[in-house]
Amino acid sequence: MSDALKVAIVGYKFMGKAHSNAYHKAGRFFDLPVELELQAACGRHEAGLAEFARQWGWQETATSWREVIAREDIDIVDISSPTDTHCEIAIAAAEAGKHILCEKPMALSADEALAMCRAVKQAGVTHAIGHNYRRVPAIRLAKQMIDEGQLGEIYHWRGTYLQDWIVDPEFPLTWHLQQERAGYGPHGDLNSHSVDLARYLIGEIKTVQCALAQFIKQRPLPDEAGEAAFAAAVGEGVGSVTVDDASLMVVEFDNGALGSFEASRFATGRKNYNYFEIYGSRGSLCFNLERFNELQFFSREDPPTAQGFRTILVTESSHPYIASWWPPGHIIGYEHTFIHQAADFVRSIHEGTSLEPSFFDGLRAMEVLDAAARSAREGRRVEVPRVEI
Ligand code: SOE
Repeated sequence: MSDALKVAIVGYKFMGKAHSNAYHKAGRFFDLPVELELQAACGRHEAGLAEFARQWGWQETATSWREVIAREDIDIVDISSPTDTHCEIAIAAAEAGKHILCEKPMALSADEALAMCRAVKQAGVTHAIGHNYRRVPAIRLAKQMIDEGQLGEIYHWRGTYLQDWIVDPEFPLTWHLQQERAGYGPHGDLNSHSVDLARYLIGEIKTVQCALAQFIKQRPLPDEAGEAAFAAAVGEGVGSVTVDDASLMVVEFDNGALGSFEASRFATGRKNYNYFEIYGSRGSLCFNLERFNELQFFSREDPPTAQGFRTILVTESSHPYIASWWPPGHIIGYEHTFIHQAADFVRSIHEGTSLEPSFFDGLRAMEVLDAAARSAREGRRVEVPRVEI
C-alpha cells in the first residue's frame, strides 16, 4: 500500500450517501492498491452537512468547495451536487490537478460538458461520470455476451426508465424540476443513464427523433427541507415547472440498429424501472433493474424444443465483480454498483489508466440528449453531432 488518496465530496444528499458508503467499502471487498481517506465534505447548509459528515465518517466539513479544491492534500474531487454546479466545480478541480468523479447528468448542456472534457484533457487527470449501472454485474455480463457474438447482429434496443415520484401534483418544485438547475427532467436524469447503457452495449447513436411532454405545469414551492429531499416538504406559494415530465426518443445507431427510449416520472406504480431489451440475429437479452441479479437470455441456438427465455442468476464467481462478494445465490443490489465504481476509479487513478464511462462518454450522452431536445422543439429528426474533444 502506498499513501492514501484523500477525497473531497461536494454534495451530501442521496448521491453523497451512496458515494460515501462506496468509499468505505471499496477497499474492504476489493483488493485496492491504495487506501481512501474521506477527508472533506462540502455543502451549503452547515447543520445538514455536519450531520452527514458525522454519520458517514468525513473528517472535516466546509461550506466553500473552492477552498477545499485549492488544497494540496486533496487528491480526488467527487461532484455529487445538483447538475448546475457540475461544470464550474469540475473545471476548477481539473485546473487544480484533482482526479474527478462527477455525477450524472454530466452538465446542463453538451456545451458545458465539452468545456469539462477539455479541462480534464488539458490537466491529464483521471475522470469518470457516475453512470453506475454499467457496473451492475448482469449488465457487464450482457456486454460480454454481446462482444462474444452470442446475440449476433444487433437489430433493436428498447430502453425504458420509468419512475412515479412526482405523480402527485402537490409534490413541490424541487431543483430537479427547474431547468436552470437540472437542465432536463427525466429526459436528462433517466435518459442519460439509458443512453449511456445503449452506447455501452450497442454503440454510437447517429440520429434522434424525440417528443417531450409536461403534464403538470405549476407546483407548490418547497420549504428548505423539501428543496433537496425526495419526500419533500411544501412551503409558501407556487412556481412553474420548467423541465419535461416525460420523454420518448427513436434513434438510429451507427451499426444500423434501431432503438427507442422512454423516460418518465409519471409512470404510476413504477419506482425505478430501468428496463431494456436487445434483439439480435442469434439471440436476445432483457434486463430489469428491479430484478437486479437476473439477466434474461434467448438463444436461437438452443434445441427448438427447449427454446425460450431463460433466467441467468448472475451470482457466480465467474460473473463480473461477483468474486469479491458472496457465494452463489447470495444476491447483491443498488449500493454495490457504487462500490464497483469506486474500486475501478481508484485502480484507474493508481495505474494512470482511463476509466469508462469517462467525461468523454458523458459528453456523448449529453450530445444525444441535446439533439433530442432540439428534435422535440423543431418537430423533426436530428443528426447527433460528435464534437472533437
Ligand atoms: C432519481 O430520479 C434517481 O435517483 C436518479 O437521479 C438516479 O440517477 C437513478 O439512478 C435513480 O433515480
